[in-house]
Amino acid sequence: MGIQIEYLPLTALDCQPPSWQDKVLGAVSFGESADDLKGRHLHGHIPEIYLNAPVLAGSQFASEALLDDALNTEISQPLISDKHGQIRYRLGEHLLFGVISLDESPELTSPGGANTTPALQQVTEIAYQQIFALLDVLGYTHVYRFWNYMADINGNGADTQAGLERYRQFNIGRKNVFLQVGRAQGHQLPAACALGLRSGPLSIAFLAGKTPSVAIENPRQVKAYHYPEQYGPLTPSFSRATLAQLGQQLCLFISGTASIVGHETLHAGDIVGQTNETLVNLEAVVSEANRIQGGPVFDLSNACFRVYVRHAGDLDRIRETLRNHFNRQVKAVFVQADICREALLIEIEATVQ
Ligand code: 3EB
Repeated sequence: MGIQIEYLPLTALDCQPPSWQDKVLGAVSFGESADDLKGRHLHGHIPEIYLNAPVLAGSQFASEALLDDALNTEISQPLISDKHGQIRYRLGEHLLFGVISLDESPELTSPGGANTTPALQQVTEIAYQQIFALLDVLGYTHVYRFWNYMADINGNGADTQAGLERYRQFNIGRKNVFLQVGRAQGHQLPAACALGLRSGPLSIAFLAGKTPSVAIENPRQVKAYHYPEQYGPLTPSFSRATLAQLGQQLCLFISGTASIVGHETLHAGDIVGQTNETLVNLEAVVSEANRIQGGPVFDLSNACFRVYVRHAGDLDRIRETLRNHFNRQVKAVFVQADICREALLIEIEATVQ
């Protein structure tokens, strides 16, 4: 078994046949306006997050659905959906997909109080505590992938005494919990991404399983959890990729990848330069996974990509750069989102199997 990723226009989610619904672990949906998205619902039992991020190519709205392939081939238990606290999740024999969205309610920060832990840090801690508690209870203790979305990721936190960039506030909350639950060591860290949206709650999606995955790093980049302090007081908790054995199928979940070499941002202001550097980094992660696996298992040109673009106007040059690199059409969805460093114009994540 493995995992299957499908890109669909949002409206198509509702009209898939029951046999399709039976296989869906969950979905991440992107659209222009969160309000427009609220009107529709994937069948209530399937976890889905709606992200206020315009889709730049293809239909106006898009969903990325994760399907559990086991159900194509084997006789197996039906997927089970449930809730736990604010988490909605769905699980099969090997995989669990879950989502949680938490508002940064103003009550969390006591104005003028001595304890001015930023609301974003607090909701990040609440979300991650809930997620790990659930996974421990259910026995899906190994997280392969986190997707993190928040409003105003590059905002300077001027509303808090800390005055820290919001991505850095998020990193503090995330790492605090990873430390609390004993998951902060490099080989334990999952693949991840962290993106900024125009508005909306902190929204986290995650994919976990019962068997450990192998954390992969990129020899061209400093490990994110070893970034120097100039990028924030607590480092980001993620590895560059995770290599997971899903039944018979090997799967590589590659983190959001950007134009960073060592720990520095390269090609500021140059979208073609950043896209090419990102591709070199993605290829380096795939090579590293193949080296560890002991053979050419993974080929980046077979991947499913999600491309986050800071400036919609860069789309054509990005697509052309991808075409030049792969010499063929690749499976990708392009969405507008803010990247976690101000100078980064693009971030690309990929799933390869
Ligand atoms: C980077 O390489 C770019 O904080 O979860 C990529 C993937 C990035 C994941 C995260 C951040 C995260 O540092 C940013």
